Amino acid sequence: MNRDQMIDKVKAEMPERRWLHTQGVMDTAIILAERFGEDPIRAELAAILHDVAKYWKIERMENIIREQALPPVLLEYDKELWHAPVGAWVAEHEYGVTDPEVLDAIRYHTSGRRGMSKLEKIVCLADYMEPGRDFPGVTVIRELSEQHLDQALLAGFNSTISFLLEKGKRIFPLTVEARNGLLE
Ligand code: DGI
Ligand code: FE
Ligand code: FE
Repeated sequence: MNRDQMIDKVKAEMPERRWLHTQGVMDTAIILAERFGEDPIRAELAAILHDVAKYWKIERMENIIREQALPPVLLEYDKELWHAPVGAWVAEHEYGVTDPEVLDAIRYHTSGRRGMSKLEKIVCLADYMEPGRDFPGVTVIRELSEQHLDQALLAGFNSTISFLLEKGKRIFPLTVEARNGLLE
């Protein structure tokens, strides 16, 4: 599937506002890739597909997690986490993406993980700071991203963890590990 076909198919999976977010992530991922020495084509490809499963019904995501043997521990944590590993599966099986690093960038774009690749960091950070994002701390993240990929991403995870603490929600272990890894 070529880029235009992929874009048409992804657009059909989501409401207009989520497609605008996706375009913001695509543009931002390209800029960050050029800034930090990663391949902008692969960064854009991961960005196009990163939220492909975001509007899937809960049961449909749960079925993929169970039937495709994705980590069952996901089912014990917030459903918001599910669209990332499910999206990686969809990217591979419905969009023909074969690049394992692009698939990992989709898979870990929400949770993060310890030892993220540069591509994973770029997609995750682009998701935090694309122009349409507006949350407390996003300005600091954008400023840090001018020079420091790891510090900007750390600020992103800090804001998510603070948000989850405030809401009294569980924190997925990979997010804690991602943050610890960035502090090392
Ligand atoms: O899909 P997006 O809205 O573009 O952004 P995302 O994929 O980063 O999803 C973020 C949501 O996931 C955010 O509302 C917080 C929620 N979430 C719930 N539990 C966790 C979590 N995010 C992380 N990183 N870790 C969690 O444990
Ligand atoms: Fe997402
Ligand atoms: Fe997103």
